[in-house]
Amino acid sequence: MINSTIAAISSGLTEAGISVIRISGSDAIGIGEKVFRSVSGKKLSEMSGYTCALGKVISNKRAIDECIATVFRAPRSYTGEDIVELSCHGGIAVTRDTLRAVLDAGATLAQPGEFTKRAFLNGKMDLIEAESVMNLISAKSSGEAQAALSVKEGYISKQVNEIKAELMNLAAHLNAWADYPEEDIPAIEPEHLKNSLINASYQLRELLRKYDAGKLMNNGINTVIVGRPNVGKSTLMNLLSGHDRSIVTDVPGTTRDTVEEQIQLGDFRLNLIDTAGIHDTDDTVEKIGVERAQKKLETAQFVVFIVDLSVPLSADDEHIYKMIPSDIPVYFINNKSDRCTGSNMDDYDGLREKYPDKNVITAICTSLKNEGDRVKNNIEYVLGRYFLGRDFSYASDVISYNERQRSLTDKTKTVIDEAVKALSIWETLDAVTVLIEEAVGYIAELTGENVTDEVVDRVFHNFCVGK
Ligand SMILES: Nc1nc2c(ncn2[C@@H]2O[C@H](COP(=O)(O)OP(=O)(O)OP(=O)(O)O)[C@@H](O)[C@H]2O)c(=O)[nH]1
Ligand SMILES: [Mg+2]
Repeated sequence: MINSTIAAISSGLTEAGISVIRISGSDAIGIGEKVFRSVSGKKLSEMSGYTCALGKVISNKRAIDECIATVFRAPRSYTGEDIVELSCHGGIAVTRDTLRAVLDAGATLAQPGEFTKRAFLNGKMDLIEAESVMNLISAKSSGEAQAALSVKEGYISKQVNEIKAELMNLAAHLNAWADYPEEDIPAIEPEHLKNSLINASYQLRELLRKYDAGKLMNNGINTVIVGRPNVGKSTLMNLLSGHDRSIVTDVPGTTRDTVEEQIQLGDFRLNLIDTAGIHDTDDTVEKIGVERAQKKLETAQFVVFIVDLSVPLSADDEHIYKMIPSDIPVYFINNKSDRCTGSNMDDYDGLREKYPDKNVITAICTSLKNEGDRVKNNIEYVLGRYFLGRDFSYASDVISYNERQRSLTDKTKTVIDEAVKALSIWETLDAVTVLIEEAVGYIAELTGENVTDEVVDRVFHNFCVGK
């Protein structure tokens, strides 16, 4: 029912300075005129696109608010249809009454994401760009928002469309060559074909890498702080979270359960977990805390392991260190250097040497008490280097994504890799052509060029009303 005219509150129903009721569809201007009287007497139908007028919202012949009406004319609007936006005072009652008046005048209440769905169906944006609108709205950090915006502006679409064009050229050439042998069409150079496919695969791999960096940053890195009692775990937790999240005392066993908090550290979101000091204990409550700490290590993506340099290495230190899964990156803190005479350092160094399977990405000797900020900055730096690579820059190396996009990008890359393999083992060119065409199909699904109504409905179902 693309012809119906829809309306919704686009600004959210909460007390605010202004709220916006958006009307879109072929009768948007007609409906707008039924509820809006301009001060100047000019009618909405006399206004050109991208102009506005001051006036009143009228319901049952009574003014219910003052507002500004903005007119957008098809196809130069967000949805590609005529749009009227009424910016009224942002009171909850006023906003609801204005929407009610618009619905009474003949508009249908918009479904979640229906404005953007229409923009997609009217060719104003492809499906990847449409999906990025929701990512932009739900972004929790400036980096996330930036990543979503670059996708909205066509960062992925441009690249995959270029790959698709190249693949279509190759497929067309291969088909023509196979179908019309009498036409003297030159055979494609196998090396050229192979190089083009390898190049496409490389570009898709880069996209996948950027998707994964985006996911890591948006979902947060499970970061677990472990060490035996009293080494300074909670001190670090509080330092990173910027407030007194965990209780810090000089009594060993202060933290008896895991304490969790999501924090933003520069570009990274960390799902930070402070744990009970792991050691052999008979105390029932402490024991449960210790078990929980051990469990958290199983889902960790990043571990901060802390030891206390002011006391000798103990069996507990070694036991905990052994427990850390070997593939997980470890940030090793030799803490309390302010109280250290230097005599214990060799033992702690020895611990690292004894377990070379551990993935220690940095080991520092510090005092969390005196050099907290330095440690905080260093952790951020090390995370950037480890997870995102040396030359990482947020603006160009992260893209906001969803699973649908990632999965189709991955499928495209997989069939292209199969095509390269087929060429290497001298499979027939027919087989290669079929794989190239399959890859083209996946890209068309990715951009929404060739997609079922069911998929489109599913995509927009997750949107908010009014967008
Ligand atoms: N001298 C010195 N003391 C520190 C340093 N870092 C932490 N502390 C102190 O060490 C004691 C224990 O710190 P916490 O952060 O509670 O240690 P924890 O590892 O969380 O201890 P549990 O919760 O018992 O496992 C507190 O008195 C801190 O103030 C440091 O760099 N130097
Ligand atoms: Mg603690």
